[in-house]
Formats: sequence, structure tokens, C-alpha cells
Amino acid sequence: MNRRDFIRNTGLTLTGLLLSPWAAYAFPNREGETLVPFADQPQDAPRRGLLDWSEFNSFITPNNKFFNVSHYNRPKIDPATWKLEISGLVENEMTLTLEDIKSLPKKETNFTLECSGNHGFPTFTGAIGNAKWGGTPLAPILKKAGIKNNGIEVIFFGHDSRKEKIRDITMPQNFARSMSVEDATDENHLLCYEMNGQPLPQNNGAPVRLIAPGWYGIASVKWLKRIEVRDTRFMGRFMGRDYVTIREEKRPDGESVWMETSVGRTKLKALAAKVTRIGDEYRIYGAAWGAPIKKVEVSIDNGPWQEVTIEPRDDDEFAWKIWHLDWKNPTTGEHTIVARAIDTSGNIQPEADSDYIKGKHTYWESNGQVIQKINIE
Ligand SMILES: Nc1nc2c(c(=O)[nH]1)N[C@H]1C(S)=C(S)[C@@H](COP(=O)(O)O)O[C@H]1N2
Ligand SMILES: [Mo]
Repeated sequence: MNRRDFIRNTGLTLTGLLLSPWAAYAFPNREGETLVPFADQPQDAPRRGLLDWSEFNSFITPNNKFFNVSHYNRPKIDPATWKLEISGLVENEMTLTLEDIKSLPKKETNFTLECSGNHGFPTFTGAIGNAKWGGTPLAPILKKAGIKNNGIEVIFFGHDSRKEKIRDITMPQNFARSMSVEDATDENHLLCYEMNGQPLPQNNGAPVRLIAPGWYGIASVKWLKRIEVRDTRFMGRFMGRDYVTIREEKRPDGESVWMETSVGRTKLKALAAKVTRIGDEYRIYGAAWGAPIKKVEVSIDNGPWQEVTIEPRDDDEFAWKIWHLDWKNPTTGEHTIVARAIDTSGNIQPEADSDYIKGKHTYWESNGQVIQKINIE
């Protein structure tokens, strides 16, 4: 396949705009612009189910383009008989049906869900999407259940299960993740049954999943079965063994400490998603997320950091910001493009070769700056 075949028209035609239900979320593309592909993208990589950044043109990721990550099976649950148990160290144990949950106050949150493994290895760069998640807040339900004073941990169990082995013990396990009582009672968590105005799809956790805005994807437990309060820390596979980030940290005295931590809240990150052109007018589009974004900067060929234009959308605390930068008259030949996000506290997204990123020996939480190569002909 020659290069030209990769240069696809990404401009939305007027008919496309009128027919597309996502048109309201499309960000301003330039009529007639064509894609200039990055040079080192894995063209034949197994992209199935992952976001294709070269087609990035909408604030909302449509349900049929949203990535999926499932570690066990993908249970098919009858919504009519499904029940959610809330039990353990609570004053009032509860069993909620889907009808019960739908009859509670509804809240919708735009939240960019990123798998913490995203960008952990070269062919896994599209495990991210942004959706309008609809459901009811979890906090009032936990309040009604009444967490007892000795309850310190809230465990979210999914219906999906598989055999797990530790040493010589093999046991059936359900997918499960936990949070401290303080984290679990955050007012932003949703018991979610809708995705972009449609019933939550099976692969995304139907009939009800947790949506934990501000947390990596692993926290948003799908196919919810039971929420259980306990008086000890939970150390299931996805808390204590898998999704454990191992970082080699240098102490001031030079001692190296290998720190093992459970994947939790999202981290500051930006990415140049695609480059387009109309004649010699080049434009870089991208996204930034993971923390409250103050600004995004781009460096071309290791040149000075240039501030980009961010699409105004200040009502969405947990959604990615869309940005662009015009690139005037690039010379022919190979160029590098790097974007970095800066949050409202002034933190800068770490460089790919920083100690912070290089000292990380596992692939989760890879929020280093992404260097893109591009050939201008
Ligand atoms: N029950 C259950 N919930 C789960 C998972 C899973 O395997 N089982 N995977 C988690 C991970 S690692 C991610 S990244 C997100 C992915 O959500 P999505 O499939 O809706 O994109 O779901 C999380 N919730
Ligand atoms: Mo994930």
C-alpha cells in the first residue's frame, strides 16, 4: 500500500454533518483537509476495538467505536432479573433492581475513560474514549445503606469470573476492585446504565457498571453484582497483584526504592492525535486529559514550546480537552511533534525519558510525552 492511500479525506461534508448524530460534538475540522499520517504508526497493528486517532474528529466517542477491555468473560445479563446487592458492614442491606436504580435522580457526566495500559506498549495507543455516561450517583445510595463505623473498604464485584491461582491454590474469582470509604463516597461516581444516551452496551458492562470519573478505567467495574463494605483492605488480583505499578524511585541519599502501588487516579496527559493539511496549511489536532488542564504546548523538531488553542468547554471537569495548532510552512523531510499538558496546579506532563517515566518498570500509567514522527513531502 503506498503512502497516498493513507492520505484520506477527513473533512466532513455538509450531508455528513446533517446525518451524523455526533455532529453536535464534532470539533471544527477544516472543509477539505486531508490527513497526513504519522510516519511510525503501526499500520497493521491489532487495532480492533481501539480508538483510531487518525479519525479523531469528535468530542464524544460513538459507542460502536469505543474500546473494550475485559479480563474475564463478558457476561450477558438479563436486565429484568438483574439485582445489585449492597451488603457487608452497612446498617441497611439493600437489593436494587434496574427499575429501582432508574427511578433515582439521573445524572450525566462526560468522562474520558482511559485504560491505564494505554501507551504502555507501541501497539496499544487507542484504549481511550470519551462518553456521556448516564446513571444515578452512588454516594446517596451508600449513605442510605449506612456504612458502619468499622467499615473502611468498599468492594465492587462484577459478574464476570475466572479461575485464579496463587501458589498452589486455585479458586474461582469474580472481577473486583475496591476503594476506601472516602474514595467510594465521592459525589461523582455513578451507577451507570446509559452511554451516550443509549442503553449501556453489553461489552461496556450492561445493565449497570460503576463509572468513577477521575480514575483509570480499571476502577469502573462493569457488570456490577455486589457492593460490599468490609473492615480490612481488599487485595484481589486487580488491586494487589495485577494493575500494580512498579516504579524505581531514587531517594535523596541515592538509595533506590522499588515502589509498588495500585493503579488509581488518572494522570496528566496530552497527545498529538493527527495532522491534516489544505495545500501548505498544516494543522495539528490533539487531546489532553487526566487532570484539570490549564494549557497544552507543542514542540516541533525540539523547538520552543508553542501554546495551542483549546476548544472552550469548561463544564466538563472529567472529559478530554480538544486542541489544535496551526503549523506554518513546514519544510519537506522528517519532523518530530511532541505535545505536553500542563494542569491548573502548574504540573507538567513528564518527558518520555524522565526518571519518573524511565524508572517505571510496568506498563500501566504511561503518561509520558508521546513523540510523533511525520514526513512532509
Ligand atoms: N467487571 C469488569 N469490569 C471492568 C473490567 C473487567 O475486566 N471486568 N476491565 C476494566 C478495565 S481494565 C478497563 S480499562 C475498563 C474498560 O471499560 P470499557 O470496556 O467499557 O471500555 O473496564 C474496567 N472494568
Ligand atoms: Mo484497563
